Amino acid sequence: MLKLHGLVGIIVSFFFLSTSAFAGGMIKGKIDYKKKRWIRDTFVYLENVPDKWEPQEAEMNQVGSTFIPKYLPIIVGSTVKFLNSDPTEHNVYSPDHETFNLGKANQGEVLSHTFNKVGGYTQLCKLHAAMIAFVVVLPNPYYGQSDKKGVFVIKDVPPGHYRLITWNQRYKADHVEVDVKDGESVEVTIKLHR
Ligand SMILES: [Cu+2]
Repeated sequence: MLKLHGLVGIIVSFFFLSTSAFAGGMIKGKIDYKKKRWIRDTFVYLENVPDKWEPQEAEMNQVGSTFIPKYLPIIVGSTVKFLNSDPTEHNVYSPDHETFNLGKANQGEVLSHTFNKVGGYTQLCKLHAAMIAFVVVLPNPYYGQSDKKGVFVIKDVPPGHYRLITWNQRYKADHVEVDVKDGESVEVTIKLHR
């Protein structure tokens, strides 16, 4: 009897897992701008999802005088560890939002910052003017990052009415409203502008 109960339990939990995994709708989008080199790596996210997400820890590396990854999406409240992997000294600062300068780090040292504001932060190094990256702080995990053709997808979106917010390192975009329905996909085009 015990074995039978265990089997029923496995079947029931699998049923719940599979229904939740396929719930929700999809947003398929395209970023549009006359200068095509700027349409990639644009982040589009849902402004108002009625849920809370735990902050995480993320890492941005400094290798060969380059920040890796160049674009780091995180949930608001998360802490980013900036690791210097180079034999040369690096710095980490940002001129955006609250602005911060974490000072200098030698090889193997880590500098940390907790990001409490939604939006993009430009990451720079005072010692190497060519070093640039972006921490993109999001209110929830429902976001898409556009590819070189400007295409992005936001999956498993709970049904509802949402406002889409767009972040691009150089240009702005108007907010777009969408209705997401279970099992359906909605298409949007987002135009960048100055
Ligand atoms: Cu540097």
